Amino acid sequence: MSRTLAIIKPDAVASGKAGSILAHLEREGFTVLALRMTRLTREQAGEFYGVHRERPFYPELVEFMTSGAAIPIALERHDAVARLREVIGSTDPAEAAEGTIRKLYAESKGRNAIHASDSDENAANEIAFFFASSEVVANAIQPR
Ligand code: 3AN
Repeated sequence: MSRTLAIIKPDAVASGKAGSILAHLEREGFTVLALRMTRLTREQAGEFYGVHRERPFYPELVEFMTSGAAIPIALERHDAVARLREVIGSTDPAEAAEGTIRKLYAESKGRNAIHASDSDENAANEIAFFFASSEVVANAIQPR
């Protein structure tokens, strides 16, 4: 089992797609370890996307991610990072494969419904960004 972080972004929360996206993730075999609804501050969004600080879309990205409530979710699954990247689809929904979350629910490259960690190392950092380790571990699947 491994872990990854998803964020249901403000566009999808505002348009009432959060429940459908969560159901999609569960159908794909992900287990929710931790979840909350929160509105990111500019400082949090800036830090979370710090790697993109020099990119032209950075101000727009921070603006969008602070525009409304978002839902960070710590997820567990076999091969979680790679499988979640497949399930969400390409950054630009116009290029995303049929049946992917971004194809189904995203509006545009900027307002693209969901975030997913891109490596195991970033997944660990991003889960720790939103959740105390006690919150995540408490919900992990116990061997029967
Ligand atoms: P992904 O989310 O697919 O890993 P990244 O890491 O390249 O994509 O970009 C991070 C976020 O920045 C994207 N989810 C998207 O919201 C935003 N973004 C990326 N490229 C653009 C762009 N050309 N215009 C606006 N926003 C963008």
